[in-house]
Amino acid sequence: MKNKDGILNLPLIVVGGGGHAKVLISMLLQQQRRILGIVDVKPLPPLLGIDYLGDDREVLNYSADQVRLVNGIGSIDSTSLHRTIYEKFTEMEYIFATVLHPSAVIAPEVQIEDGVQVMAGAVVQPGTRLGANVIVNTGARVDHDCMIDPHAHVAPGVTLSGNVHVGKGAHIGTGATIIQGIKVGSAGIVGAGAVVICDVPDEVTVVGVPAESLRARTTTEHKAIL
Ligand code: JB3
Repeated sequence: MKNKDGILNLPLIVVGGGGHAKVLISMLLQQQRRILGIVDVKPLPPLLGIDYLGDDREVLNYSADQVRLVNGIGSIDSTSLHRTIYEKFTEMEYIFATVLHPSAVIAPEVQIEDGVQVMAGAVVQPGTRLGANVIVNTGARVDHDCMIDPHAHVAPGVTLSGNVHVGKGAHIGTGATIIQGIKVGSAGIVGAGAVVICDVPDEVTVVGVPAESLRARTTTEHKAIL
């Protein structure tokens, strides 16, 4: 594993306190990681026993070498907030922890960059590269020699055959299937259950079986507090 999260016992702060954070916190508690708390734009009751600390400025009370962050923001289509949170804090030298569920089957030859999250039951085969801040969600299968570029989200139950290239910040929706050798462009979106047999251009959404283009999209910027 080539990433900067080498010091596994540093305490963690989870950024975002919704559904994705809940899954991550459960994983981290099972691994006996110490979680200082959650930061979110709105106050929250404790999540699986983990307290709300405040908004994102609360992170700045800790130096970058005292804590690791966990990106608790997922995506249901656009990954832009997931990416913005990662970039905002890495620009300030904070490092995002790599979170790998013990039930995930990850070949030793897989390259894993900072902040990667692989959820329960996922399978990642040799020769694959998981770029920084990538999510491989519950039960997804990523076969040999895939390139998953930074910030992409491979949603639950997705199947990627060999040599698939998922571009930066792309979202592959729940249960989608992509045949071998296909390229999904950066910020591309593949709808849930789609079967992709042709390349997907940058920023294009495809849906259906076989998948077809829905519309050209423009990326929206997320306005964050920091
Ligand atoms: O499909 C699955 C298995 N999981 C989905 C996941 C990948 O994406 C899940 O079902 C959700 O659809 C989605 O989870 P996520 O990102 O946790 O969404 P949600 O449950 O809506 O929670 C987002 C949280 O982020 C909310 O509590 C927001 O207030 C918070 N938030 C929004 N902007 C922020 C910011 N928190 C911080 N710290 N900073 C922000 O700028």
